[in-house]
Amino acid sequence: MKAHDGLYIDGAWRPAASRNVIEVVNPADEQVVARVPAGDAGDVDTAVRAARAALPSWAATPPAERAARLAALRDVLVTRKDEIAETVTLELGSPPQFSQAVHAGVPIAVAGSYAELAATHPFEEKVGNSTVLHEPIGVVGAITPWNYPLHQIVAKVAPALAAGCAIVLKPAEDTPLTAQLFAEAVHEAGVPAGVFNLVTGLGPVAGQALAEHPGVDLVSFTGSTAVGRRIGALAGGAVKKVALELGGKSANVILPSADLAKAVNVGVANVMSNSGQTCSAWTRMLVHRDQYDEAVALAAAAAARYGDRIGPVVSARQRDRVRGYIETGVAEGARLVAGGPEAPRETGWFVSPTVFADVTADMTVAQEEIFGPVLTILRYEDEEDALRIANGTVYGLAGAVWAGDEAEAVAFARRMDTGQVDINGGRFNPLAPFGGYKQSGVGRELGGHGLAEYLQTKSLQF
Ligand code: TXE
Repeated sequence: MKAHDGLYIDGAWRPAASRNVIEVVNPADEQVVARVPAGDAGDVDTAVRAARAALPSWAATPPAERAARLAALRDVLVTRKDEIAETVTLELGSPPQFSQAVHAGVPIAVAGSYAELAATHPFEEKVGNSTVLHEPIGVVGAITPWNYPLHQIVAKVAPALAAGCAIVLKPAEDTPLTAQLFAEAVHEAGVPAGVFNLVTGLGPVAGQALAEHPGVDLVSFTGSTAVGRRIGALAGGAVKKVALELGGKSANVILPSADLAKAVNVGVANVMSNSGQTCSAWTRMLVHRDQYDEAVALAAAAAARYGDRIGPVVSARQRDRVRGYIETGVAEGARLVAGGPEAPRETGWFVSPTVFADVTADMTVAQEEIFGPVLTILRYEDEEDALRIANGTVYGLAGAVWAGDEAEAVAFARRMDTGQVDINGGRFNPLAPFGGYKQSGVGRELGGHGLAEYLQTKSLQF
């Protein structure tokens, strides 16, 4: 795919008013691979106006027709799957196989799920003597991060399209090429002009302008807790709906009855995948004290097997952040059993798969989101202690429980303050709601719950 030097607004690629550009860099070799416009507040305003103008007709389009556009979008993504994977690898640095299976595969599944949900969702229901209408909330401002460049976009745009909303997307500055490819796909799928608009740009400029724009009815944001808090405050001040998907520090609780080797190996793979840049990653492994040494040895061996095959992290800034956390872990007394702060390669933003043992719940590396290939292993005394540690952070996005007996794992999972728990490994389900308890966010993505975020309700009383 060739990078566009414009913004996709009102159904066409148009020059940006802003003259600024963003350089897209390949994290594996630090080479500039493309330049795209860095839109400003004026560009955001043009895009929001286009969305507002397109909204009434799209909102009135029968759900079956919206479903047909989503099915067409899914089909275009399937046709262009290799190109999606190559583009994500180019700007995120992820290994090609992972890009194919996850970065391209998951959003295709999600787009497909919304093609079905748009056709079947109860947009109207009878409640006693009333008819309740579920109507599109209006114009959506979507702000997405770089860690799953296409998935994060599709998880917002597909349900918004299904609901009958018009959208302005401001994707992460690190991964704008995937967003451009997505805009091409929306165009090919025959979504009417103005219903979807793309403004590439910087967070504090274009992102901020979108979050503040009075013509935006809902801001849907995924990213850091710091920026999310700011967007939440802005939206609250404007009495505007907001959906926030923020950070995590998820616990992987291995109960004594579990298959220890399996739980540890899957747990390590979970943290290392996408070079640890996953908000739901199980970054805290909780192991009973009697099994602790064995678990640490298994995890260290598993991490060492990855080498630098996990791929780099997205930017020099992230690499420095992650290294800083590794140094803090060492300084606070955690024991390195794999990896460390030294770079495994001279070029590219690589971080070694790193495992810390002897981590206590109060350490920085056990409390803050590192967003790199860094696993912490904590010791617990008994189940109550494990629960206290599991629930003892400001986050509550995901987690896992392993036990010999599924019912035992489920009983523990019910007591966890978190939005999603994988039982004995779990499997991705594009229809299951995803989102945070506590400071991990507000609202849910995926499935019918994700669609409901983009709707508002009206009661007709008879
Ligand atoms: O996130 P930012 P960054 C976490 C993770 C990571 C840290 C920093 O811990 O290490 O955040 O990553 C836009 N107004 N997550 O700095 O800045 C920005 O342009 C409006 C968790 O990349 O939050 C991008 O599109 N928008 C996470 C998006 O916000 C603004 C995924 C996310 O960037 C803005 C990514 C502003 N003032 C990072 N400032 C997850 N939950 O999956 C920035 N943006």
